[in-house]
Amino acid sequence: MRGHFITLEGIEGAGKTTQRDVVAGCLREAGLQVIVTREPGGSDIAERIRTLLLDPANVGMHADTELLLMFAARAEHLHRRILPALGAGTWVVCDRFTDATYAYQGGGRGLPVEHIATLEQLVQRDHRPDLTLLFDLPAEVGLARARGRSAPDRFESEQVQFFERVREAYLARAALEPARMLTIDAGREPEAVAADSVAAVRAHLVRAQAGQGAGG
Ligand code: Z5A
Repeated sequence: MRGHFITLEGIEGAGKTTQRDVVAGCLREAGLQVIVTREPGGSDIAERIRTLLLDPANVGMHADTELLLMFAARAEHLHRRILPALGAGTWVVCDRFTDATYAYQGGGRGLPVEHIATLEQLVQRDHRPDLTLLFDLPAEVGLARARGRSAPDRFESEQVQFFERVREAYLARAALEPARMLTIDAGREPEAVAADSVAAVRAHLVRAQAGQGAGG
């Protein structure tokens, strides 16, 4: 059986990294092979592109350059790591994917959605996540959690208004694709958020097994 592709999304400090281990643990408990990865990055060349993208010294990077680098990294990650894993029956849990591009480069930077959709089609063809968990919380709460950990990278240096636009774009995408993209209230205690993550993954597993039984 082909593996499934699960992505985790949300603004800065939403708790994706924390929930990633919860999701991967739940899948492993079900006896599945799992890899955990992230974007931008996840493969050798993509991680080098990530360094360029996050470096605060690149503060003057044009928004189009940023968009193209996101998809350049994604092409590497998808073809070198994600697709081979899925083809081998391994489930992939990824911290951010293309919904982040719609949210950050589309909502945050104001780039046209059609440009993003064109690159998505070019790089991914028909490949899309099977399940996406959107960890939603107010921008100022996420920023308060995230800041103070280390020196801010190029994205973390943005103002709260930028992250509010990113949040709105994420919520708009979730409203468009409710079957794939499930919104979880990430403003609560980690245990309450984890309980919702586990419930969402278990429900997906039931659907996946039913689909397999039906010849899917
Ligand atoms: N980006 C983009 O623009 N376009 C794209 O297409 C893609 C990405 C793919 C990657 O940065 C940047 O790239 C990202 C968007 C951009 N920048 N931003 N902003 P990253 O991977 O380094 O950063 P991140 O994805 O935002 O991760 P993060 O800051 O580490 O946030 P997180 O993973 O969602 O949160 P966390 O590390 O799990 O938790 C943050 C802190 O909060 C930590 O101290 C936790 O212990 C604490 N925490 C977690 N959950 C809770 C709860 N429930 N209550 C209280 N405290 C909590």
